[in-house]
Amino acid sequence: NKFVVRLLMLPMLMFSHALWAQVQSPVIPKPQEIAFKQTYFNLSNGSAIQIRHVVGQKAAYYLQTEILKHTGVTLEIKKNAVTNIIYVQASSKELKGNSYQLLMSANQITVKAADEEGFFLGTVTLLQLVRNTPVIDQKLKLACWDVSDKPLYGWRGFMLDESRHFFGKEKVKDILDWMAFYKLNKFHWHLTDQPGWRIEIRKYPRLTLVGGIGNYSDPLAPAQYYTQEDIKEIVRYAAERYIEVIPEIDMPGHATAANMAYPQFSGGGSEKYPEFTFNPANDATYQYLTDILKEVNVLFPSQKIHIGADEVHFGNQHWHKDVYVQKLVKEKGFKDLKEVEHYFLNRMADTLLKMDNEILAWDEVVGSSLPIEKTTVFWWRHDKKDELKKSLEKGFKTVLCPRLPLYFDFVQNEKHSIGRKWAGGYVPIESVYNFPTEDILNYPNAGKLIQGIQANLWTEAVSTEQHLEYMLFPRITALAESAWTQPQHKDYSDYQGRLKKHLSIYAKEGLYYYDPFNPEKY
Ligand code: TNX
Repeated sequence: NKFVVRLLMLPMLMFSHALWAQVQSPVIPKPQEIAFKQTYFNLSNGSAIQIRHVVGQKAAYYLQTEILKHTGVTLEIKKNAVTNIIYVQASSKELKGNSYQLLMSANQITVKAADEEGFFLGTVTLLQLVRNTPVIDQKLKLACWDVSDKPLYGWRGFMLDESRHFFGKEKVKDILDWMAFYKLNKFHWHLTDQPGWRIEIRKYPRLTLVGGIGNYSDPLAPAQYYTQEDIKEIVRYAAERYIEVIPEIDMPGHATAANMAYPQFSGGGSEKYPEFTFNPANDATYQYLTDILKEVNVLFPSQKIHIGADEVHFGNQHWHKDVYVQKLVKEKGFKDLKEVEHYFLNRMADTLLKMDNEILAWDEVVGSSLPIEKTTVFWWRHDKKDELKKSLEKGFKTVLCPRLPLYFDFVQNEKHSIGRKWAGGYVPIESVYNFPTEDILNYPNAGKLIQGIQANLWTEAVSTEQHLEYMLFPRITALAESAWTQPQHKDYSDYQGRLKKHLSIYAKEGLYYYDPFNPEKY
């Protein structure tokens, strides 16, 4: 009899092992190592957190707050508890930088890391497990995993354009929450452009009072902008989530809103776009822009300012009307307007360097003489791979954000009408997932100089919160995995399985997202 029972148990055991093997981790981005422990941890109001190292304190409070917010479970922070506990514990020396470990068993969960950010990233992984588990009567049966993880890139960015359309503090905080959930850590904030200037500058109040009027859809919309207090609030909110906020003050082009407010600093523009540029030939322009950047520097602790420098369009030398520029060209012996552009950039670089800030700019600056060590180039013109090569050859730190596939204002499905297309090209989620391609990673100096990747959401074609969500979700998950996960661990079909679970979270949260598995839905 015993023999028969044993004989029967064998296939049963094998079958249950097959079942275990099928449990798929829901974590996005995919960790370096993650293994199912074949057991469960019961998380409930009876569970507690114990902070075993002060470096993990902030992460522990974040975990406590987020668990309450998403599950209703109130975890206490306790000095002594032995079972049913989440330990936040300093690691032995093997964990460096932002790496972390998450070790789970039936009666304890341990997050280990060496620094604050590592603890934060480890608790975010735990939160992803929590938010993928059903909550029944304030109780969760959490599948246990052992995770050992670290990021591929230090720059995991997202850019939002709030000049073309303004979304406001609450929406930005919401985006920061999602960025944190996906371990994205750089928020590039495009605050100035043609339609509107969105950041209060005390010395020049008309920048927002006049320059803040209008947006891409309605040139007469009442002024919308962030006060300096708002900015500080957002920067703090981001910092609690280990996200660095980098402001962009676009110059010398894309300056129309500022030039409406202070026309005395406008100039050098072309016939087609006369008010598009700051006047590079007027000394007062440099003082004015320096004053602006000084206030910006006070508001953002990142010690980095993005000064745009894209699509400059100074007037064509042969027919532009600006006498100041003609005079400057003559005086300095400049051969063409590119030299005027570089002259402008060097003067603004001086301002930034004096404030100990790094210079960030779009890839049009690759040909300039900006200081190599202090400049980061944002490669956006996917059709100009030579510019990327040149950036790396010259030794510039480089962030990859090519229009295809990292402009999230582009439609994700050919049939979509909200958003843009580029010469028939669009940005399906697979293309985001498959970036960066191998050719790019093999460019000389790529390994050393590529800081990471970033998606840019320009908003000429995005005017409502719903549209913004539709462009961002779920492509943000593919962005995160491409920025975080080692290429050899990426696997599109495995990712799709995890993605499905995240779509359920979006549905629960009421996000207006695109469902790539059900493309006819909207
Ligand atoms: C180009 S990207 C721009 C933006 C536009 C975007 C639209 C870049 C540096 N300049 O000003 O919003 O295309 O896709």
